[in-house]
Amino acid sequence: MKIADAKVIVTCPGRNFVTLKIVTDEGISGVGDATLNGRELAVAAYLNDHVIPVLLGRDPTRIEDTWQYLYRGAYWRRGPVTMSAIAAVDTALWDIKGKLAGLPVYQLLGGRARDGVTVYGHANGETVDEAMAEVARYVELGYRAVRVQTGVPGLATTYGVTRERGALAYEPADSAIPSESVWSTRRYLAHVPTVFASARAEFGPDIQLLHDVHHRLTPIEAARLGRELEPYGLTWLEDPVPAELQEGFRLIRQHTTTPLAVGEVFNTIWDCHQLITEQLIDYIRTTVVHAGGITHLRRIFDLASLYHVRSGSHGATDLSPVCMAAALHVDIAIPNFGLQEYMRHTPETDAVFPHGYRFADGYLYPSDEPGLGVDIDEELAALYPYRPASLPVNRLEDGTVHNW
Ligand code: EZ4
Ligand code: CO
Repeated sequence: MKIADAKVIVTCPGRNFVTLKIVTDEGISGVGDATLNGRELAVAAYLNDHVIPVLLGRDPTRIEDTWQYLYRGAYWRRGPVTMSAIAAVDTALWDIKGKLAGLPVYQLLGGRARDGVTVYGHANGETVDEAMAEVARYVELGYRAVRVQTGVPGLATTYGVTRERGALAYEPADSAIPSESVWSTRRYLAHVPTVFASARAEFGPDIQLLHDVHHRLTPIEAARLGRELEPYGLTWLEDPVPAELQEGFRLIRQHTTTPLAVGEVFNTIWDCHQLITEQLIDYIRTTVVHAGGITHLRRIFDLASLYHVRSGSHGATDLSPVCMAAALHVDIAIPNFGLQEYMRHTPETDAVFPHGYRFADGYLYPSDEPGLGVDIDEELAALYPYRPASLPVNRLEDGTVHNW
């Protein structure tokens, strides 16, 4: 069997998505998500110029060999563009293998290790009251876990807070040339504990609560926040500091028992091996699309399983339904699953990517169709041309560029 065709489909049903579709000489097709928010066309070019030419004619059943060929064979290893491109190929080949076997991909990964995949929603509001109303909405929908983000008094805009109220989809990539926001750690640290005091008082001890710091703090600031949030029993504090310096997490760890989650921007196991082996984190947030596909993500989660670290994959709206479908096959099969982020896509996006996964009672369930159980409607996709959109840039009040 050979790969007869491969193409990159860029579509913007409300936001941009890059999808790789691989077709075999027997007419079996597979899809992989290659979306890298704000850098979509870089991955599309990488696939078109450097990957597709070497895929044609290859045996689609050789998933590991293809992964190694694209990773080692490039000479230039790692990086978000390369790893998202490799992820797309890997995901599409797992889809094809499942269809060949007549089995959903989770069966090829060892079968179900649990009944359903617990997901968390993203409740947000400019004020604490608005955010609490959103938490209530998620509870009503059946969610067992909710991440809570609010505006910070004195700051005009805050990451994680939607401008468009009532939409469950939060989308920060809002203009072709990045918009700019202003940040104050002092104002933020004074405010966040009050949010979780309200949430626990209103929703009680059962609901799992989470919070995303979005890389804004230093380790000692994060340590203070973790300690102040301890009374509210968070499931995790997310991305407290940027994580290029993995040893920085030691300092946070020394001071707080609030569980830590990090890794939505990681692209290989080398971004987190110290975090995992030194047990500096509790959840690893790597994803199928940004961390080298099912093959590499499973390698990361297997390492994590040795060190009491559980999975907590990113699942914002910039990860397409193809990524979500693939993530659920991994989540249901691994021993050390923790939690899966689930930000709902818009109806336009769901229509472009018909899928068989479903939500019920706070759980997502992967499709039982052979392969991943997700596809792309190419005719519909073609109706939504690419629109440039970037993530914001963030500055301190004195104008210093900070982490967004
Ligand atoms: O800002 O996915 O946990 N979720 C997040 C996201 C990220 C976007 C970046 O593309 O932090 O909302
Ligand atoms: Co995050």
